[in-house]
Amino acid sequence: MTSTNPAEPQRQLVVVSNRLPVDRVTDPDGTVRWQTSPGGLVTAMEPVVRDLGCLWVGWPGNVDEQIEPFEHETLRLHPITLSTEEHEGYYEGLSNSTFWPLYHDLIATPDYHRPWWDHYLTVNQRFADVVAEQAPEGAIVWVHDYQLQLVPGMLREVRPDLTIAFFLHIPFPARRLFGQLPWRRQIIEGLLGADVIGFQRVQDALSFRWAAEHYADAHANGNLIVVPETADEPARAVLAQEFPISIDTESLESLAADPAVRARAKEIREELGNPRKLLLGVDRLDYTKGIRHRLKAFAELLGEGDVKAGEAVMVQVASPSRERVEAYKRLKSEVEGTVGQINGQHGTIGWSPVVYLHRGFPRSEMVALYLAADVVVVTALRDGMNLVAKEYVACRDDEHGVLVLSEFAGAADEMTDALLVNPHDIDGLKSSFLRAMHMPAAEQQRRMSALRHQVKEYDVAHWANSFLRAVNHAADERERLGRGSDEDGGSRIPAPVFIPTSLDSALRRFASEPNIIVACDFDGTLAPIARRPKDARILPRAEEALSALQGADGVHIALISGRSLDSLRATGVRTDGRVLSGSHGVELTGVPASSNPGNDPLSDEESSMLRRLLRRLRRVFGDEPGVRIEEKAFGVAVHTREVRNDQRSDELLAAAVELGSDEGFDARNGKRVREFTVRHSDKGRALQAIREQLAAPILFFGDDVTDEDAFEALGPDDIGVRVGDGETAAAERVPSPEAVAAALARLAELRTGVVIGAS
Ligand code: ADQ
Repeated sequence: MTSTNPAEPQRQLVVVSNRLPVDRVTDPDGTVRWQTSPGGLVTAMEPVVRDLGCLWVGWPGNVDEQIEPFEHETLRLHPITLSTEEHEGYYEGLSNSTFWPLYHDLIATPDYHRPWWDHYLTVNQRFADVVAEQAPEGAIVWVHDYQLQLVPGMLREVRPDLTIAFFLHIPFPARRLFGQLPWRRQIIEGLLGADVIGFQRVQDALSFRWAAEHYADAHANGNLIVVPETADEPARAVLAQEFPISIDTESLESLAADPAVRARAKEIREELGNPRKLLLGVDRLDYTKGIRHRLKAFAELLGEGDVKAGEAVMVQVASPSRERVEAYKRLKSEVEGTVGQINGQHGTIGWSPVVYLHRGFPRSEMVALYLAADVVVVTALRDGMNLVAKEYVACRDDEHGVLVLSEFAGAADEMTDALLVNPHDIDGLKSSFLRAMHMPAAEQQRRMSALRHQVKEYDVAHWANSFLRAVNHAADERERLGRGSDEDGGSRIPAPVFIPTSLDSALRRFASEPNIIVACDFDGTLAPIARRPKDARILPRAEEALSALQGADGVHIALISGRSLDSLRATGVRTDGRVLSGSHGVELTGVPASSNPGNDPLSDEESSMLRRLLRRLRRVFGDEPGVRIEEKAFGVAVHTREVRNDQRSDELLAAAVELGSDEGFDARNGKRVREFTVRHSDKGRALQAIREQLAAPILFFGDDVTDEDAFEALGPDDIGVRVGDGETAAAERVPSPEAVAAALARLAELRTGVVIGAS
């Protein structure tokens, strides 16, 4: 019962979903047994937990029934009991008559009934209580889908030791649609109880981040959502990102290679009268799947003579679904009526244009159908992913067959070599059907080969591993924070970063200026402080954000460091195309600043002053453990970062200042450093020189006392951001270089639309 991948820490796994992954069946001899149930969620999760084993909490499928926990293969199943009223309110009501239509673009009208919400609360609480009681200490709890959106929040309240993950199998609604929900705040807060929230598409993750900012007191930085601190908990980061689900490609391929299955495929075609073309649709009987649209298109093709009698058969497998929900009852009678009409109108004694199968089939029969089909039609009006599209491709080792795929299915993001269709456009759908039926073999092969490549590489193991890797990172991060360790977690997901709302608003305003200057100190700002200055490196996320900004129109990047420019370049930070200011403003490149004191070489007098100071400093401190003397273009710095004892460091720095003053130098104070220069400038003057040349508002990040000169030089249109504690003239403050990286990523996203994650 552990989480995936041998490389990951071994944590126990608990899966929570509305339905248990098994159905109870009674054999003709009266024996009762459990068998794996069909459906998208189980199909995807089954291979993930098959070898791993886990505790799985869910409803077994019958109301008012109390079933003791039991084992099935590698799973330990813990059934949840639902009463008839709860089932009606929580499942048929709020889940399937409110969330389902709302999250699927209002294909049907959602009903908002307050008593349903009460049931939803009660049932979610029951699931959370059982998990809270059963989950081992420190386990990963993976909650699935729209029926259980409150469980993460409820669980976090009572079991803060757990790492909680949530995966939404269906789409997350576009901004304004979600706003209809009377309980939108509660849903967002419930979901934000998770450490990682997975979505099918990028668009879903973006819509959720927007909703989190607007309907809860949360704040999105790229793919991280920062939930502010409460009385009980410090601020935390939640990763909200797309993890497109997939299928067990290998096991389908091996089924498809089974001679018995291949023989069955042949038999199916024969049973259908060996039509020239076999079109196949496989769906739960659901109004989101666009079954009526595809039947309408097919009927028109028959009516207009584009498909001739006996030429083609459309097999529609429609597995029974939610049969007590009104909209589904209506759909069933509509679909069955349409099938009857088509067959009545166009069929002949030996040929039914549509074969409608309203029941579940074993996997091998499904694969035989995929092998038999010339065209698979997926015409969903909205679908989280759609596994059928991927299954068909996985089975077609022969690289024949055509996939017609709705652009409103999540699968369309990845399966761009399918014939993509807008199912609302019936004429377009008809053309695509005809194109698919008459597609030359070479084109079929080209498309199918590309599609197969995709589903082989991105299979369900890839999905589960990447999701669980993110969850394990979150668990590591929680442990690290719990231990109070200060090791660098900057490049991990999710890093605990926080951007204050006031800074976010300032960034929004700043991002919309036509020209902007983004200026950053280096050590302690873009790069975490390293023991030895030569080991300091810019955080990858900060570099990625700066580079994205640099590529945008009207953006100037400036690095404003106390280091000499040589030492700044030696850290490997990107410097091309950037304004560089080194040695506290004395050196300046990238702008033609004639007034800059660093433009003239050292005079003889300056050189000899510097040499004398350097010689004396070396003589006095050269052998002192932990002290490092740095020669700069226009001065010298004495660093004591490696001196173990704070008091000793203070004494050494005081002695250096005295020595410097003997030689006629004033010292500049920094964190565990004193600097002496023969030329005088500061970061404030450097910023002024840059502004004179570039004439644009400035955003400046800095962490040290020497950065205060820069903050003081800023005007009303500029933004100063101090990193870390200490008195400051800056209007904004962030806690760490990781937060600087997050703020830069935010600015890059606002300016360019590119999302720069923390990974
Ligand atoms: P579903 O809406 O159930 O899943 P889908 O992704 O197509 O949709 O998965 C259906 C699964 O059930 C497929 O594996 C299919 O082979 C199987 N199936 C369908 N009819 C069957 C039948 N009659 N007999 C046997 N098997 C049958 C939800 C979301 C989807 C998302 C999945 C996974 O709505 O968008 O892709 O979860 O996240």
